[in-house]
Amino acid sequence: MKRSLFLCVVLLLGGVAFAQVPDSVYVRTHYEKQEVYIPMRDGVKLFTTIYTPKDKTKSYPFLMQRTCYNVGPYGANKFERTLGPSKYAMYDGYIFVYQDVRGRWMSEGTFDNMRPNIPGNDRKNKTAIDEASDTWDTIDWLIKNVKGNNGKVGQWGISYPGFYTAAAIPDAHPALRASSPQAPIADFFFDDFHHNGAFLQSYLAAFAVFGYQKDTPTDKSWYDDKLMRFRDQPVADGYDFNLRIGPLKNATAKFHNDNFFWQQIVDHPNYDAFWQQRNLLPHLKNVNHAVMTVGGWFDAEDLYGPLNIYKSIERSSPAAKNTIVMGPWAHGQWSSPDRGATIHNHINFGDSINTFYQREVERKFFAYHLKGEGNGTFAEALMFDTGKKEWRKFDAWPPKEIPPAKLYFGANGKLGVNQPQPEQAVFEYLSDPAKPVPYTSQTERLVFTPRQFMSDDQRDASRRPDVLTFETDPLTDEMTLAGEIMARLKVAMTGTDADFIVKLIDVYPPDHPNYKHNPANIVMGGYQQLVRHEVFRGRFRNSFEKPEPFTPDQITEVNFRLQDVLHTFKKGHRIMIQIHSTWFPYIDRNPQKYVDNIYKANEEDFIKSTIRVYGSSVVEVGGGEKLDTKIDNSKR
Ligand code: PG9
Repeated sequence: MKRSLFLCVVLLLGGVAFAQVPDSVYVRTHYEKQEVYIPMRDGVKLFTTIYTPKDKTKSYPFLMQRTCYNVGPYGANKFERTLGPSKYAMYDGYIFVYQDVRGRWMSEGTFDNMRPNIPGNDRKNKTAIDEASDTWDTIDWLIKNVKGNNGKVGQWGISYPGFYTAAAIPDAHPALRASSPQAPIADFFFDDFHHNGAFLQSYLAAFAVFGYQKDTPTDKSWYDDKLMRFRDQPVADGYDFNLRIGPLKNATAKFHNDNFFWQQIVDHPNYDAFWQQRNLLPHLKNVNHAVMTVGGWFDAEDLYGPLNIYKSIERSSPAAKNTIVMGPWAHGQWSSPDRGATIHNHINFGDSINTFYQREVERKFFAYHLKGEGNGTFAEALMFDTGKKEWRKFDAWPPKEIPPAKLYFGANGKLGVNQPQPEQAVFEYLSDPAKPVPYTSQTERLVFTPRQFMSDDQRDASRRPDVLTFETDPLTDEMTLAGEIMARLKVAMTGTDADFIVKLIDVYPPDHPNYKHNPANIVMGGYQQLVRHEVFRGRFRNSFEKPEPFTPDQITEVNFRLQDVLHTFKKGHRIMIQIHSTWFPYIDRNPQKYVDNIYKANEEDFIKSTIRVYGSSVVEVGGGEKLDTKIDNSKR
């Protein structure tokens, strides 16, 4: 009797201790660390850190992350503060592996942004390497050289590490059984640095991280002095700072004249072979293991990536165990420990959303596929309705069960839902690149990448004469818009080039109460919450590879996709669409006079242009997948 009582007390104390031990202590007390160099097939060695559970009474699967952002802390006696995609995985027990990708930090070799994938059967020799082959070689070495493994490997990564996760899917090693690309980059012409060919000037300060080769393996940031070209300026107002730069050619001279990645961006303004080779989507074929792609509906960096990686695998490998999770998150927000509510900018989407995702979704995904634990039932599409603020499960994405809607632009700013407006209606605005539409309602300092604007208030924009605004009457019943969005604009202009920004907005009723978590000046009555936006550089309307000028005053079609949505507009709210041609400094300014390369445009190329949008334009939402015949979608 005494012994069992003693054991109960020990277990209880152990349990309490377990719960209260800081993660960093847990790592040191439960894992041992080793640092190795793993040789790739071409002889280049990649620096790899391995954390193995101290409990040797069982075998464990690997959970691996490959990254361009360093696997520090470096040094055998310096430990990560926590391990894995969440603390749940760390507690469950895996052999965690972190690797500096080729050409980064402590690894050898040369870095290449979005290194082109070489299809497996095209690999003629050991020098034919890419991220897939580097991952294959790493997995093979791990399985053969790390004691106590169960022969199975999972991988995860957010953002650029999400790309490396997805890039390992083609011709995967047989031990790779579960991949979770999270906010993965699919194609830098549509993710991060560009949207439909328009350059994200809000990324200007980020180039230092990706545009310099290091001389030797190093645990010190070799590009800091270039980062300081931005950071040592007291930039309180990013709009003003960027506008004073003037044409992008000045950014080359002032900040990036020695940056190889910037030079590649400048040298390849169109979707040429340089970018097409770096598009991962066409390589996601014959997928032979479970893939759970994760993204955030308010991810300002990589929203194209997760949605299109999931859809590409659905199309290429219909039998694959391929699922998607999209939550009310900014870039990578799902990975942080819950601090109660999930808040994006001014909107609170609910409590314990991250805990639910990490404990009930992600943890179970890896435990089932790598340890055989659980029943293995996962929703095909676990999607968060950002209007109702609740999760929904779908058997397919885009969903077929939610009726599509067509939004038409009418006189007096009226938006017609499934009510076509008179063909001859014309709406016009004067677009002036010297006074571009600000992309945030706040004065925002110089950012590394844009973030909060994805659900921001659009009232400042809707009150500008260079922004077309159309809204419905207050809804008499709630209306859900779900799936893909296609903007089909009929336009004309006095200039010879233009960008088009289309926004879908949820207009709150005038008596909507303020939220306690916001400052008093954030008024929710009449708030115009951004639900989805997209930018399209009009020169690419017929082809991303071969841009074309517009003929002044000639009515021209400009059709483009916005990224998907799942949003219920509540009763009493209005649906709004805005259209304009500048959005700064999120997007660089289009001179509106056609030049071959906007990165080399001169001050005098920037002209005002009167833009006309015709009543036969429409924004189509939902109704299954939209592949527009007009645009070469193999390049989307
Ligand atoms: N996709 C994100 C990013 C890439 C390049 C520049 C800035 C951001 C990321 O990897 O975080």
